[in-house]
Amino acid sequence: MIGSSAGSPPTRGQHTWESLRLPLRREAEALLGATEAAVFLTRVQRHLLDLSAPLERVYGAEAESLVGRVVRLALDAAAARPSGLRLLDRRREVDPEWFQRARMQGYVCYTERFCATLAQLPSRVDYLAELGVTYLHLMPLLRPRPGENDGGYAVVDFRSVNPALGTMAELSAVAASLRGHEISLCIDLVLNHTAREHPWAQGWLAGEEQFADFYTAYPDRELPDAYDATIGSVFPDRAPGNFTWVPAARGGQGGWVWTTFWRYQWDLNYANPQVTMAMLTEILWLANQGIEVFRMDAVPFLWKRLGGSGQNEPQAHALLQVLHAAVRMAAPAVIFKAEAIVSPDDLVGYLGVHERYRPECELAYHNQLMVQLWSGLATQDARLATVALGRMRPIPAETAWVTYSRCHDDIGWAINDSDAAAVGWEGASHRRFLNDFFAGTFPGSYARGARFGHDERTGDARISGTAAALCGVHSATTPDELASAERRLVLLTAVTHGFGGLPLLYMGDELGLDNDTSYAEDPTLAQDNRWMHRPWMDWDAAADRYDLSTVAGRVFGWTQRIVQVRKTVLALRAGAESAPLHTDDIRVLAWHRRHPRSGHFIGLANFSEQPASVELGALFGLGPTDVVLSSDGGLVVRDGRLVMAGLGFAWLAQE
Ligand code: OTU
Repeated sequence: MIGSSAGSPPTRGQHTWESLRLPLRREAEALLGATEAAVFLTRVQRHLLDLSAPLERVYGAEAESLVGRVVRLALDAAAARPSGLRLLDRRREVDPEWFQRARMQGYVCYTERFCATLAQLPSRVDYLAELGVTYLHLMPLLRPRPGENDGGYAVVDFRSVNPALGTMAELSAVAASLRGHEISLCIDLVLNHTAREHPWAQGWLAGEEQFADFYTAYPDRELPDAYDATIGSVFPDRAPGNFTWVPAARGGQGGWVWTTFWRYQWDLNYANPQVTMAMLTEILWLANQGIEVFRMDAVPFLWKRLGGSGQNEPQAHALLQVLHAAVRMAAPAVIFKAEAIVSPDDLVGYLGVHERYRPECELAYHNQLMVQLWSGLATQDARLATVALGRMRPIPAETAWVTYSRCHDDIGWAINDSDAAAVGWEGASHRRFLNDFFAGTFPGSYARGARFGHDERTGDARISGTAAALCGVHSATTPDELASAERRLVLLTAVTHGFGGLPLLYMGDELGLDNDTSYAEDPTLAQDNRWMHRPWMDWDAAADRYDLSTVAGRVFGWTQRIVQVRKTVLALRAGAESAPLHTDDIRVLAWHRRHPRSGHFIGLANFSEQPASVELGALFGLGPTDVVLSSDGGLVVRDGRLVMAGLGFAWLAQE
């Protein structure tokens, strides 16, 4: 942009930059010194268009003045950034692919359920090291409202920690200690809503000028009914509709407040740029405490449109782009992970796939892979997975999928009707089958999950339950059944870790932990059965992790082995696509990766309990490959076909 040939009219980005440059340089030099100021200004220049274009998309003419405000917020944050984090910024700018490397291994846990308090976390780092963890996502830990708080997703203060877990100073210390072990800390940023007790919400209710229009309240049902007509309910059985009547709203006249989730979670109104500025200020502040990855919660819901679905509006993407660009300027060590549990077509947008690439989030949950794995196990058929994964648009080389088989939420069956039709199935009845199967009500099912969020109007539901419970580990009555159940669990790990991207282990799955029913006795948890798959860490089971006569020992052993081998396979680093291969056996999911710098990889997983085989020529035609990992030792080749045991998997790579 700078130095464009004389005579051509200045672009808007250039104009913004020219008007900012001189005053900003003076301010930056005063705050940062000449060298750091020069680096900061380079970042601003580099990301300016990624900031100004989406700001204009959302706020129109107001964007021009907002650009200057955002850049100054970034400058203040850069000036306040501790030296250890500035060093990290420098390292990440030298190595921007750091989160894509094959060494990356995620682990997800609730602090209280894993190690009681933040202060005790460092004493469990050895356990994480045994699993090769380099990325730790601590579930919501900022101060929540008292009582029901949706597992911490109802925040009252972004700048303090839940007192039951510790203090913000302890969180910073944990971040620094993890950094010392080359482990990046990820926390949730709940930005779609706050708890109704948050000072912003209370200030808004009290009519304080500064919080005007921070939330939305309607005087009567006219608009709420119009929105509800096309926008579904996230919790249809327990919190139907998207609005809650709040008598104190609108100066005491009462109003219907936007509450997409539970009644005590009030949606922020991002049509008001002050909300965006306020949230950005909180993010930058948290970044300076040592948070390296923000899990951007529920981002599809950030923008609402009458007649829309309530999710995935272009403005929701633009808002993420604004926050992202500002964080790149102030704290380039920090990346975003999109939590958008949406259909495959909508999902890729959160990684910046639009009419042209727009930096947005570096990471996104690959919920489609997760859903297809469970669907494949239930049907013992890989065709739907092959079609659905094959149809997904490629993602930018600068980004990565987060791959996982289980998380703290329910499993929503994000299966496209057209994908189902392509294999001769009907979407709705397949989803109904999956609910029956994993709730254990389908005849012969081994799964021991439960329905979540049953919608009486549509018949839709989702599934709760730990990975092991859904695989049948705890319903097995014979050694053969147990062996099959464990093989399912290991197969899931082998695919999520062999797909490319950043794989996550969800606490307890590495030991095959069962559902936890104790939540039913806690009245603040009892109406939400997602707590069944948020167990307390079983440190007794963990003590058995090297005892192969136990479930915990066998599952842990496989998990550890998969993780270790993965780190050595360069082709599994992110930055390349995994393309499913059509094999001549419908039971086998096969996928191929070709990384420009690290050669070929082929993954194979037999979803069936019976042996399966695939024609070898089709695979090896892709490039020379060696077996780097397999469920059953060396590969068996018979009559030109690769024979796989029931529920077996194999990783082939070019060494
Ligand atoms: C997220 O999930 C969290 O993961 C949940 O634990 C929270 O309850 C929720 O936000 C509210 O903060 O609908 O059923 O597309 O699927 O944001 C879980 C994104 C959810 C949504 C997701 C949401």
